[in-house]
Amino acid sequence: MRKLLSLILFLFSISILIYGQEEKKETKKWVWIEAENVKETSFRGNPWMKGDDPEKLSGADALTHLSSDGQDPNREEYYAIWEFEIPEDGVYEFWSREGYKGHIQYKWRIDKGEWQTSDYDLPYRNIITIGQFRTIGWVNNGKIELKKGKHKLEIVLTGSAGGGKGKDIWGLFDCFLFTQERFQLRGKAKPGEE
Ligand SMILES: [Ca+2]
Repeated sequence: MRKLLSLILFLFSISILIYGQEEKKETKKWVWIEAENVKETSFRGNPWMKGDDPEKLSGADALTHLSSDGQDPNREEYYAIWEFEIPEDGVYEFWSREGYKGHIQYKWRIDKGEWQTSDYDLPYRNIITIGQFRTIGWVNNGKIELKKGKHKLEIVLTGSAGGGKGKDIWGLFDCFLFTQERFQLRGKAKPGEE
């Protein structure tokens, strides 16, 4: 009986050890930002841009813009700023779930870093229809080195519909992901979610 008890105790302490190690491995290597949780923006929100079914959006909401001054050289600047926190120093891929590539172009930067362009012809993946004339999909905006701690993501709309030929300026952002790991695109599912 005593032998059995010490065996149980032994197995119990081993499992604590293994469990402890697994806990350590699970430091999150990614950050998910809901675009609707914007800190500051001059976007002119539009419910039509969000699509017909909120369930197709992460967090059932998005940040949108619609205006018809795309060919006006004196138009105001449409920008949005988000705050987020990076869990550890590293190189992160910047993914954006956004509307209708080919009709949306923007520039982005982190903190006061160099501006990068997210062009009309970047690959648009895992696309779903969210209403007539409207789709949403994932865009990989490339890699960026980030330090642990708080940062700001800034986006400025630079294009217009029809690859820059149209007068309408479209903006539709559902969520963003900064990740050090390979990301499996599955609609609004976060890394590790079914
Ligand atoms: Ca969202």
